[in-house]
Parts: sequence; structure tokens; C-alpha cells
Amino acid sequence: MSRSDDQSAKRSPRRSLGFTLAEAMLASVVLAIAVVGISQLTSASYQQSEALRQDTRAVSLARELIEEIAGKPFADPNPVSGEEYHPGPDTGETYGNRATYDNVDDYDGFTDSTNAGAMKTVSGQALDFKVTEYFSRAVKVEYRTAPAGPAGNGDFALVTVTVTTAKGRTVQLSRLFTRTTIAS
Ligand SMILES: [Ca+2]
Ligand SMILES: [Ca+2]
Repeated sequence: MSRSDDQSAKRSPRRSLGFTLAEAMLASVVLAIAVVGISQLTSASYQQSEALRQDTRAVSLARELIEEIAGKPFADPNPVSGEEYHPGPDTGETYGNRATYDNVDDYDGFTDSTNAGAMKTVSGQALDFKVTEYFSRAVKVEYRTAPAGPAGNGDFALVTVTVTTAKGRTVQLSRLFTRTTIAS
């Protein structure tokens, strides 16, 4: 047996006694990195599913308003002279009060929000959400001379409803309305 073999044979029992301090520290660092990695992954996954849930609700709120607008006539049934193409409430209609609206373009500029139950369905039922689930809606109505534009007084109206979530994410739904004449 050489001298070096003799030395390693003497050292080996000491090595098997346990981890050295450096090994233990390295193991805890690796464990800490793994824990941080997993918790970041869980947090990102939660935020993603929460954002998806809010987007789904925002789409529902936008659709609810678009469906309500679709129930109105294209043109005002009792137009005041000069208000045949008049985005926003007409004479005798009140800004922000949908109950007074009687045609599609009256909704231009309409906004509401879930703040203090101010968002209501067409039948007046308040849409209440948790404080953290704040949504606001805004409507834009633009007349068009042809379905794909350009903007101008014509037989088409492009309605866009934008819903904004508490986190500032926006969902937009658009629908094109066409003037129709009901046979009498
Ligand atoms: Ca009107
Ligand atoms: Ca109007």
C-alpha cells in the first residue's frame, strides 16, 4: 500500500459522518430557489385565471348592453328637425338615462360603472360586484355610409361598447346596425 492510499483510507470514515456545513448550505439554497420558483408559478397562474375570469365578465357586460341597444329602432320614431343623425340623446331625452332613449344612436357617449350599484340592466336591476371587481362601460356610435365605412351619415351605425376592468384591462365589442324600414 502506498502512502497516499493509506491516507485516503484513513479519511473515508470521516466523510461518511454526514454533510459538511457547505453541503448543507448549498442544499438549503437549492431548496429556497425551488420554493420561490413554485410560488411564483402559482401566483402567475392565479393572476392569469383571475384576468380570464374578469375578461369573461367584461364580455358579458358588453354583450348585455349591445343586446339592449339592438332592441331599439335605428332611427328616432319622432325625430326633431335637424336631429335625424344625432349621436347622443335627442331633444326630450336625458343624457345617461337609458329609459328615455328611443333609438340606437342615443347611446353614443353613454357610460356607467359598477360603482355603488350604478350599473343596471335594462329592467333597472342593479349589477353589484365586489369592490375589487370594478367595471365601467362606455358606448360609441358612429354612422357609416357603407358597412366597412367611411364614417358619415348613412344607413349604417357602428356601435362599440368598451368595458374596462379594475386592473385597466379593456374588452371591446362592436356591432354594425343597418337601417331597416318596417312595412306598414
Ligand atoms: Ca332618440
Ligand atoms: Ca340621438
